[in-house]
This record gives sequence, C-alpha cells and structure tokens, in this order.
Amino acid sequence: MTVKEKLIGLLEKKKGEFVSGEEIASGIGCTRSAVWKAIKILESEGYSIEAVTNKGYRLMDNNDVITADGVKKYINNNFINDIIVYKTIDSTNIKLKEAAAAGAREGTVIISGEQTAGRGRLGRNFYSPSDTGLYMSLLLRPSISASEAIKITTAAASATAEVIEEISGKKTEIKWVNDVYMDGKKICGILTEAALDMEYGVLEYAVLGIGINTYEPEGGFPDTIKNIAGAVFDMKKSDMRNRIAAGVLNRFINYYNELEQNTYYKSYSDRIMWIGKEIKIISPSEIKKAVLIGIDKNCRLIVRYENGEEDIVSSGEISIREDKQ
Ligand code: BT5
Repeated sequence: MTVKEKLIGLLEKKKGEFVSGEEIASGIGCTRSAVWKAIKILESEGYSIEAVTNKGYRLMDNNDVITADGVKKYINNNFINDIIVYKTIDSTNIKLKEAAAAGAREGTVIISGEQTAGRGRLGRNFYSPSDTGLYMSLLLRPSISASEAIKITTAAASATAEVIEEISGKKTEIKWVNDVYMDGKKICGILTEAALDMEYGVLEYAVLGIGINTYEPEGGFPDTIKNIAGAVFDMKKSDMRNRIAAGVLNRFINYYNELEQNTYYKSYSDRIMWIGKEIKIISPSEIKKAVLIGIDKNCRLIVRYENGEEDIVSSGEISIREDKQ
C-alpha cells in the first residue's frame, strides 16, 4: 500500500475528526513531509480535506471520489476483475473497446469522473461533466447472437433503475429502450457497442456503457438538454458514486448470468413509461402515432396504430415520444 492509500484509510476511519500530522506519520510509518505530499495528491484527486494549524487534517463528510478500491469494496462477485478509474477521458466506451480489441478480459471495467467525448446512440453526445456524474463501461464476451445483444442494454437499464431506487428512495421509470428517468427527467443513458464475429454470427465482445447524472452539474445542465436532463441527488453524498457503480455492476451481473431466462424482464416492463398512452414512433423515414400496449419478452414495443392494427416494433433507429395533444 502506498502512503496515499494508507492515509485515506486512516482519515476515513476517523472521518469528521481532526488527526494531527504527527499521529498520521506515526500511524502509517512515514515522515510528516510525506504525509503533507500525500494530502496534496488526495486533494488533486478531488478529496476535500480541511487542514488547521495545531489540529491537523480532517476528511470532510461530503467526499464522493471514485476509486478502484472504493468500488471494489462493494463488489460481491468474481465476474468483475480489473477496475480502472480515470479522472478524465474521451469516452469510457472508446477506451474499453480499444482494450477489448487488444484482448482484455471479460469483466474489465473502466470508469471516469469526466468524459470529453461521451457517446450516445447514433452518433449523439452524452454530456459528461467532471465530478458530478458516473461514467462507466463493462467488457462482456457473451455467447449470444447479435439480435439478442439488446438484452444487455435492457438488463442494464433494469439493474440501474433498481439500484438508484434503493439508494435514493425515489421511483424511476425506463424510457424504451435505454434511458432511465426520475421525476420526468433523464438521469441515465446506456449505450452498448458490440463487435461481431462475422464467421459465426455471434458477438466477439460487447462494451456496456452506463452514464448516470449523480448530481446536477455546477451551473446546471447546458441549455440544449436542460429540459430533458436531471440528476439523482440535490447534494453531494459521501462515497455515493462508488456505491452506485458497484451496486449497478453487481445487479447487472446477476441478470447477465440469466440473460437466456430473461429474469430482468418484469423489472424492465414494470418501469416502462407511457404504457396505455398515445406515443409517436419516430423512424428516419416517418412518424407514426400509436398507443403503447407493452413490451414483449424480447424487449420490443407492442403498439396499436390509429387504424386498430397491432404491431411489434424493434429498437435500432426508432425512438418514441409521448404524443400529448
Ligand atoms: C444515451 O444515448 O443516452 C447513451 C449514453 C451512454 C453514456 C455512457 S457514459 C459511459 C459510456 N461511455 C460513453 O461514451 N458512453 C457511455 P441516447 O439515447 O442517444 O441519448 C443521447 C441524448 O440524450 C442526447 O442527444 C441529449 O438529448 C441527451 N443527453 C445528453 N447528455 C445527457 C445527460 N448527461 N443527461 C441526460 N440526457 C442527456
């Protein structure tokens, strides 16, 4: 363990209390100047530590710094192995796809506190400002066909919705196919990107990317998304993003191990927005009005058009919107 790791362990044990530089130095077996240097490193990583002359150092209550050890301490399975955390990165999906192509193991996770080129579906952007969100990608090497890959996204939406509900105590909804909503605002987007083994028609790998707006960004969301985007919490909470990351990974792995049995299906379909309501089905070539009847076992929409005909709609380039008038 490095001085920095021992230091954060000790400060966490005494969270909220002042610990003198001398006590820290003797507790972890280093010099006081090594303690000072380690404090500076922790601060640069985002920890807020109060330093008062003659009293020492105190770890504030509202620290919510994502670290690999911080996530690992809540992981309850052997599926997740390497967890790599960045302070900032272009996109966790891009980075993990590079690692996957280079042979990284299933169960590798990349997390970042900020993304400068966060990706949404169909070339859209996912706004990923620093320190207020959780942006993570998980590498999977499933033995499923490309047409079943949608289940990775929908199982992840269920897992994320459940964990956020448990931790926040607030209800969530899922907007088909990949968005989690709270209080009418999108708090999470999911993007699964896969590489196909052309010879066998199965997936070579899939990178599951999940972005969660944990807190409102400083100054609010940009104008382009301020009517759509929301955050899970109003105020910073201690160790929250590590808990959410591990909780979502744990819950997702359970569903992933039972993907063939669709055990996530009830959780997914129970949370689907606008069931029984009029919606617009938007495809690149047309917009159709329909009533949303439900979701089938393959997570396709069951709809009824204005002429009374029923249809099943798959995702791909299609999105839906509530038809309010
Ligand atoms: C998504 O696409 O919502 C998928 C987002 C996946 C993000 C994760 S973060 C970790 C991993 N690494 C990545 O690079 N990506 C994944 P889509 O359904 O296409 O929604 C995109 C649309 O959501 C945008 O066009 C905006 O309207 C809106 N949007 C953008 N940023 C948002 C945010 N932070 N919160 C809520 N809505 C947002």
